[in-house]
Amino acid sequence: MKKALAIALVALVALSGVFAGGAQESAAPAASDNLIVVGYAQVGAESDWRTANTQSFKSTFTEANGYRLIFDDAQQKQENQIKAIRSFIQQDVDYIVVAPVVETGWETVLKEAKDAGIPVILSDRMMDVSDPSLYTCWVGGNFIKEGEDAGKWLIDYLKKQGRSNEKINIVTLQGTIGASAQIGRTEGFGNIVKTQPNWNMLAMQTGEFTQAKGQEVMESFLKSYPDIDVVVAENDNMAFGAIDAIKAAGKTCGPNGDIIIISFDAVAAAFDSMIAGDMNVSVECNPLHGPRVAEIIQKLEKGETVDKIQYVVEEVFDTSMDLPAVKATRLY
Ligand code: GZL
Repeated sequence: MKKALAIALVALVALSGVFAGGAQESAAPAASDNLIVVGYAQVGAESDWRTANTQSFKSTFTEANGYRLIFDDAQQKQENQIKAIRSFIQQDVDYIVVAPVVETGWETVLKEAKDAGIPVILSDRMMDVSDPSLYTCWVGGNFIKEGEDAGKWLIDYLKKQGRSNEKINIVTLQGTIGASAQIGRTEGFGNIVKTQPNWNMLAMQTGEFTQAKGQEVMESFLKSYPDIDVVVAENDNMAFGAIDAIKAAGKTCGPNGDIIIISFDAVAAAFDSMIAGDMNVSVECNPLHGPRVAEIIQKLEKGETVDKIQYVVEEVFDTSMDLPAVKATRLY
């Protein structure tokens, strides 16, 4: 009954074109199919990482695999995600999956989902709520570890260059302020900065995880600070923007340049940038959460319990590696 009602509602919403948050996608279902209906409130389409994450969900939650996916792109606006979640509740989906754009402001709508008896699974970023029972579980990257791994990489890299005691000036392009990836990466890298008295964090500013904003902020950093040694970009797209700004300013970057580029995500284009000699290192944040979330749903369907916190496997990739060979093995 629940699925049939949801399918009918999905058809009504789809046919009426009444969108919930940003842009909602769902094929009009056949009334007879017995599919698990999953509503996914995605952050937006701000980065290569996000594109890979969306593709992972769309290729996992297919009819052939037994699912009806209702996908909503919130265009990086929390109010759109909240509208999408309410729309999923109205459509009485079987599961709600959310990649929350920021950590706070979710209690009310999560209580509405709980009251409706719809499990909420968090993917990618975390929610900061007083009652953890408001969500079933979370799958994502260990952002503090990613930040610390980036800092440890820099210690090792500077040591190999004989620069362990040199004054090192650093700027950081932060992600969307309040997003788990921004909070964790900033905290993690900061944990390592505290151990290095010769490192000097000149400035940190958000580039909103986008290439355009990353370039704009880097341009301002270059005007303010003539002696930058390291750029920490909290995702690859901001790193690409920073690289463009550095080159436009007549400076150089990468393993053979003046400025060291440290990035996060390790998407395919980051491998291209490292191979081209522009970027030094990218700390992986695996976006392929679709299969992991499907595995969780299958367990829940069988009445099994699932772990509350589930980290994905992540590595660090730099120019010391055979990057063309490594890139050939990767799925995103
Ligand atoms: C990380 C994810 C971040 C990526 C960015 O899990 O939340 O959001 O690092 C993306 O590329 O925009």
